[in-house]
Amino acid sequence: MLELYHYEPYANSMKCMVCLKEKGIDFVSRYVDILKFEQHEPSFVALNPNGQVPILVHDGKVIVESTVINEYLEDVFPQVRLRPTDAYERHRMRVISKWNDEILMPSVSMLGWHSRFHPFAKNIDEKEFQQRMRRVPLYEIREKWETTRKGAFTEAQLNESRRKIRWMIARMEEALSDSKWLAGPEYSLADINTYPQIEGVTRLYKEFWNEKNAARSIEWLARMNERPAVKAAFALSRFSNAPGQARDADKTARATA
Ligand SMILES: N[C@@H](CCC(=O)N[C@@H](CS)C(=O)NCC(=O)O)C(=O)O
Repeated sequence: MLELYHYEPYANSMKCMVCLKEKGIDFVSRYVDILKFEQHEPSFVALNPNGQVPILVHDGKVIVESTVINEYLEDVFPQVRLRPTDAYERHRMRVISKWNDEILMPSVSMLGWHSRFHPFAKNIDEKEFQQRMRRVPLYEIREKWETTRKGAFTEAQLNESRRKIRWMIARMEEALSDSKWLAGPEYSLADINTYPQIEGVTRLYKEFWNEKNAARSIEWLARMNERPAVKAAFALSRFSNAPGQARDADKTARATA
């Protein structure tokens, strides 16, 4: 049996949701509500000591880290191939996924926590918030929640995140200058792993997302949004989230305000 523990169809959860849908693999969806801090519940931390989604549980074995989960799915279910056979293109797929994990994802995440999660986190009662923080396993994630609650990401930090997003989009524009997909002529895990963060850029860094800076990336995103696997992943949203729309934090913030 395959179980995917995930949150809404964006960020790291979305990478694995799209991969499973592309491969047409049946899986049990285990929704972990980040805004109820379910990722820090002891029962979930017993599965992933980092207290983060997504994770995959395959016949009782726990597979962690979204990019690694997708490679695992490719190894175990190769029928729908998402990894290039050519060694150079395979290297491209891995390099782009690495840039995504190390550069793009943390940058988009900071902008999202600052603008979307801050209104939610600031409304939590202080005592409840401190209780919740005591259960966060990773020091840096506790810090991130506390900074988010205070609205204390500095303009310098936010600008540095925007610089890194611009850097990544420049790499994408280069990659897409001679092929339709990021790692070469074939659709691959490079596209899947990058998609959720770029979808986030359209909402969180709107002023940069235009024809002048990102013409090829805009066309690539339109191709991604049309994929049945992407649509099927969005259909799992509890908030009718869709490309360009992430309503979960807004709705939860209003409910707790
Ligand atoms: N490197 C991990 C990062 C996972 C991650 O950052 N998960 C976020 C959601 S996208 C999370 O669980 N955040 C809630 C929290 O840390 O409290 C991966 O790629 O799977």
